[in-house]
Formats: sequence, C-alpha cells, structure tokens
Amino acid sequence: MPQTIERIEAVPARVPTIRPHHLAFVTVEAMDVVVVRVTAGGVTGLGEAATIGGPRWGEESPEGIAAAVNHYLAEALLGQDAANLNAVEDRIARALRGNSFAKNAVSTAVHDAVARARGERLVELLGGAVVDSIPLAWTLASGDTDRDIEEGERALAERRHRHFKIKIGAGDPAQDLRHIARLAAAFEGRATLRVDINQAWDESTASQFAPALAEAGVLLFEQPLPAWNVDGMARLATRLRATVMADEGVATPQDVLRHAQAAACGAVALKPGKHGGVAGTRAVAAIARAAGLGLYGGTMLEGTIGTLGALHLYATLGHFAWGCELFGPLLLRDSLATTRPAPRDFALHLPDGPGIGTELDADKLAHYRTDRARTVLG
Ligand code: MUC
Ligand code: MG
Repeated sequence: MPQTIERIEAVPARVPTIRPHHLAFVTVEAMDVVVVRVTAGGVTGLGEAATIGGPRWGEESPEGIAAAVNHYLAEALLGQDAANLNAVEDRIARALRGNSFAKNAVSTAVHDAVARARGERLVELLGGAVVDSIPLAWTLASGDTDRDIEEGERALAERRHRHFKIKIGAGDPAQDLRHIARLAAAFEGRATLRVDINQAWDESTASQFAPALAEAGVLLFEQPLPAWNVDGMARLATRLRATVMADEGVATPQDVLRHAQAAACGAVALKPGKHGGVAGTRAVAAIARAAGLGLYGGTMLEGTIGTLGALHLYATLGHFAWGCELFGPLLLRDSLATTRPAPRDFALHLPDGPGIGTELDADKLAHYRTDRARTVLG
C-alpha cells in the first residue's frame, strides 16, 4: 500500500552551545538548525539541517533552508508515495539546484517516516548495519589551551573520546603551532590529534607550517586550503608526511572524483548535509572508497535528530578509517529530541527504537524556534 506524503514542515530554531566554539571563520555560541517533519500515511519522520554561523561555513542560511523545504521540496513531494524512496530522492534532487542541506533534511525525514511505518530502525530500511558503533572524535575549540587540555582530560577519563580535532587557522600560525605542541605533549600516547583549518590557509602558509605541525604529532589536516584549490591540496598532500582530508571541497560525486583524480587528499569527510541526502552520501562514499580514500563521518554540529540520521547512514557504509565526529548533541546545551546520544567506550552506538531512534520534543522546539514568538518552558 502506498504511504502518501501529506505534510512537510520546516521550523528554524537556535540552541545555545555549552561553551563558545572557535572556528577559523566564526565563533559559535548557539547553533542555528532547521527541524523538518514529513508526515506520510499518518506517520511523521524527522530530519535536521544545521548551519555553522549562518551561511558562513556553507552557502545555505537557516531561513533559506526553511523556505526551500516549505516551498520547493514540499511542492515536489506532497501527494507522492514515500515508500518509493528512489523516486523520492530523484524528485528531491530535481526540485531545486544546490540547497543540499535542505534536501538532506527532507531525505532523512522521508526515510525516517517509512522506517517508522514499517516498525524498523532506519539502518534496517537502508539495508542493515555493517557496524553497530563508530569511534567518536571531539573538537577542542574553546580558544584556550589550558581549557582544551582540561576538556580533553575529562573526555579521556569518562571514556568518551580519544581522538581530538583542533580548530586552527584563525590567527597567527606560529601561535597555533605552540597551542598544538602543548596539546600533543599533554595527550601523548593517549589520544590522536587532527587539525581543521576550514580553508583558512593559503598554500605558502600550509607549506611553511603543516610539516612542523605533523612533526608535533598531527595525523590529519582537514581542509587546509580553500575548497577551490584542489591542485594546491594535491601539492601539499604529496609533500606532507600526514594525511590531507577534504571537507568543504567535497560535496558532490563530481567533487570527490576530481579530488581523487588529482590525488588531492587521502581522506574525505562525509556529511549528509553536503551531499543532499541518503543517495548523494552513498554516491560520494562509493567513489571515495573506489579511489582508496579513507572515510570520516563528519558533522555540521547537528543536534540529536541530524546526528542520529547520519549515524544510521554511516553504519551502513562500513569501515571509517578516521572514525566519526557526530558529537553535536554533546556540544549543545539542550536537545530538541526526547533523548541525547552519548558515547560509551569512545564510540557512538546505534540506538534502538523505530526510525532514527528518538522523538521530537515539541515543547523544546516551541521554546527554541526562531520564526515566531518563543514560548517559555514550564
Ligand atoms: C567542520 O568544518 O568540520 C565539525 C566539527 C566541528 O567542530 O566543526 C564542524 C565543522
Ligand atoms: Mg571541517
């Protein structure tokens, strides 16, 4: 029996973080997310899009995502059979150009609605889990070395994380080097260190400082150069005795193909939001795999809904050479869902329960929504 799509709604919301999160291009004190609800055959599925600093990490803003969902994606999908997931993905892809974060939120919500209607977990709808858990990294980005060390020590003691990503590139690279050297000394032999430059360096800065950072113990350099500079990434990757990873530079299957052909990276950060949904993420992962590139389960710092959607999908993709960083719910001060995934034994585990494995907390959404007067939580 068809499961007709009856209602699609996107709601923007802002949730504060537990501490300021310093990236090269912005400091985040609250995350702007968009929660998407798709009702099909009387069953509601959930999806989420997150933006870092509004349209600063990527090109989509929370307002734009909500409009893309409520107008163009709703128009393309209302009245369609949710259970025909291939046709749904095709309609999503053709409804509007770009807007991959909006597309992913809807793709996930439709999949969630179908999985819930069948009484199965999303991972089962997607063909089953290859792994039940993925090692979970944490980002040290408080802006203060002592505070980062304290935070890392707590994560190790509580067996939450033993892979730390450090955000650098905002200021003087020599200062970044001193910061990393102190973290490397503090965590030597107990945790791995990676850096995310978020496109902030030019090629000569990368040539000058990346080797010294690698020498200090950094294993992975995430998007050191601007997304357009694929050739520069390739030159750096050849010279560096550490792995270069593409993040902002790889959104579409064509992007990953180009990086692979240019030997521009040894690893790729997947993010369902960059790839426009389930089908797009699988396409990018398949090309990365075929080219021998390591996978990393990336995040846009989504809350519980987006995090669990990504986790179910990643679990179907098999081995993640660099683990994942689906720690968004731990960085947020509150959850828009009734649960909040927590790591154990340094990994994030698939939850039980139908669909993505959590429920929307309607009171919290009413409180944190930004599109109309907020309510006071009682
Ligand atoms: C990014 O660029 O990877 C992921 C983890 C984090 O701290 O920031 C994000 C965005
Ligand atoms: Mg990144």
